[in-house]
Amino acid sequence: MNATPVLCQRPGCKVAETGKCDLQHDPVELCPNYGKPRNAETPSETQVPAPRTVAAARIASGDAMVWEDLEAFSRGHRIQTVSVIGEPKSGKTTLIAAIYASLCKGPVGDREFVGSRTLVGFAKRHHLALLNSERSTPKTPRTSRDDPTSFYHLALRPKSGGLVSHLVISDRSGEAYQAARQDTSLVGKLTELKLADRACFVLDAAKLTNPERHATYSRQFKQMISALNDNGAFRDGAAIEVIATKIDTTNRPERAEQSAAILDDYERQITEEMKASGHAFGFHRVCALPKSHLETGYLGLGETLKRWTTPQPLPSVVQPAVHDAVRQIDRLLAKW
Ligand SMILES: Nc1nc2c(ncn2[C@@H]2O[C@H](COP(=O)(O)OP(=O)(O)OP(=O)(O)O)[C@@H](O)[C@H]2O)c(=O)[nH]1
Ligand SMILES: [Mg+2]
Repeated sequence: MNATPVLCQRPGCKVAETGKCDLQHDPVELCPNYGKPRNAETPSETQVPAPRTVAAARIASGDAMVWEDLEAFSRGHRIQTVSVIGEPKSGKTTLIAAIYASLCKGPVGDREFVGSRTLVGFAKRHHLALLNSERSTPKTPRTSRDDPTSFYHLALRPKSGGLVSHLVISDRSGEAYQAARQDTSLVGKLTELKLADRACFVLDAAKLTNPERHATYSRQFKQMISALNDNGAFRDGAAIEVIATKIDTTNRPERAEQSAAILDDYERQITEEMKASGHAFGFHRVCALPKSHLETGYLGLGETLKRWTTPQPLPSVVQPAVHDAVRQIDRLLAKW
């Protein structure tokens, strides 16, 4: 049964039932009490205030972050970002998974694990690379071209103590980078690169040192760097590095010497060519999954983490000196 609606705030007024105002106002709408709820009374069903809606709090899933998550995360943390770039199957995701796996066992180089917003994401990528994941050989699933760029977070601290660095590593499908190399109008779509403090080009040492693939692969790799750099993919001041991965494949005794010479020569060439780029440049060697030559072991991960998390010097905010200044204070500053 519907309760009689309350039309007047005056206690006892029967206007709702009789249509007549207790204070003789005619029309009833002229009464100052008409149309207002009764304060002292329990609100009727129709007067129950709507429940306050509170914006839902987003609970981090622990999976890899996408762009929107990163935007929110970067508002609360001072982050250092590294974009891992390379052709399909060059070893980008495996490198990221290997860093996570090594940190699970303890400090890597002189960096120790403090926390991560993306532990689930790391674990998922690492899972299939594990020797005990019921595969005959370790294998990392391919990052699909349709997958959005994934961002992985690590909070790390030097073992000797010091400030925590928040490292964010981006991973994207090699097909997207390959497409941008072939059609440079796509470079602008690689938005994660503009954000990067460091661009890390992953060089597949197995392909580079393979006599049948060397010529094509070495040319394509350099093309990738210049296609991105010449088309303004990176911000000014970003560091660029090459990580030659799969070093285990170059250590097989029958080809070790020849492979080392190819790598050294390529390092020389590329370092020379990068001098004019205006970016700080480095060439490094890594083994992220020593499956071809177990004796190589995991290589270069500690140095990689150290480079990626070394605090960047703050930009100078010193005002340039004013020469022949009129004000005494400016003349003093010019002396300093
Ligand atoms: N022997 C050896 N194999 C490696 C190493 N790193 C990666 N691989 C293998 O190289 C293959 C490709 O590795 P991924 O990490 O999936 O390559 P990716 O660059 O992420 O590839 P996309 O996602 O397709 O762009 C996988 O089968 C890995 O097991 C390494 O250090 N040594
Ligand atoms: Mg991948």
